[in-house]
Amino acid sequence: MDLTVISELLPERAADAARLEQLADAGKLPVVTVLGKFNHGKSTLLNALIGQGVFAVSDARQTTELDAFDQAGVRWLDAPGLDADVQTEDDRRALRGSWEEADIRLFVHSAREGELDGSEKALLAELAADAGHTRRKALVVITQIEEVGEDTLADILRVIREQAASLEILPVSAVRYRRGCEGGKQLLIEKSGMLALKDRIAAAVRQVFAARADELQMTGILLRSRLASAGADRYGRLKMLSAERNRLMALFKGELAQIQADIHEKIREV
Ligand SMILES: Nc1nc2c(ncn2[C@@H]2O[C@H](COP(=O)(O)OP(=O)(O)O)[C@@H](O)[C@H]2O)c(=O)[nH]1
Ligand SMILES: [Mg+2]
Repeated sequence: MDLTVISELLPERAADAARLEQLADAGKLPVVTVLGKFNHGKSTLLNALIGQGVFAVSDARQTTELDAFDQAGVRWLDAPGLDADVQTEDDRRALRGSWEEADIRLFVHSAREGELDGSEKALLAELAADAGHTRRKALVVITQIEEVGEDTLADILRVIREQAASLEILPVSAVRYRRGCEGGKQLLIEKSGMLALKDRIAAAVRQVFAARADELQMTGILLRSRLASAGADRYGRLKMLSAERNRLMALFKGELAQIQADIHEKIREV
C-alpha cells in the first residue's frame, strides 16, 4: 500500500499510516514505553526495570526527547510527560513518536497524587480505544506506593480500578525494589511489586510479534476500506461534475446554434 495515498486521501488517519510504517519493519525490537504526567516516576521505573541508571531522573522536568535503550531484546523508551509543552515541536514529535513506536505502554501514575485527573483519564480512554483496535498492550502502573499508607493505597486503587476499568493495574515501588536488591532483602523485593510487573511485561513482550501481525492486518483492512470509500466519494463527485459539464456544454452548443441561425437570418435579409 502506498502510504502517501493515505495522507492525501485520509489525513485524519495519518497516525495509522505512521504506525503501519513501524509495523512494516520486521527487524524492530519489541518497544516498551512509559506514558503519564511528569514527576510520577516514569524514568525511575524504567531504570528499575532495566537494572541500570540509564534515564535521567529529577524533580524538575527532564525528559524532553525520546531516549531509548536496548536490553535483552527489548527497546525501552523514555518519553516526555503528558503535561509536556506541546507547543514545542520537539515535545510534540517525541510524544507522537512514543505513541507510534511502542508495542507495550506503561501508563504511570504516582500513588502520592491520589486518583487520576482529567488529562490522565483522557489518555487512558485513548489507550483503551487503541487497545481495542490494535491489540497493543497497555498496563496501568501505580508508582511510589511506599509513600502512602496501606489503607490509603487500598482506597486509591479502588478508585483507579473504577477509572481504568478495562486495564490491568499494577502497584509498584521502585525505591523498595532498589533497596531490596541492594540489601539482598527478598521480602522487600516481593513487596515492591516489581517482580509481578516484570513478569507481566515479559509475557506481553512474548506476544509482541503475534500482536504486530494482527495489528498489521487489522490496520490494513481498516485503511483499505476507508480508502475505498474515500475513492468512491471522489469518483462520485467527479461523475457529478462531469454530468454538469456535459449539461452546460449542451446548453452552450444550443445557444451557439441559435446565434448562428440568427446571424444567417440577418445576412439573408440584407
Ligand atoms: N519515594 C519514591 N520516590 C520516587 C519513586 N520513583 C520516583 N521517585 C522520585 O520522583 C521524582 C520524579 O521521578 P522521575 O522518574 O524523574 O519522574 P518522571 O518525570 O515521571 O520521569 C524523583 O525525585 C524520583 O526520585 C519511588 O518509587 N518512590
Ligand atoms: Mg522522566
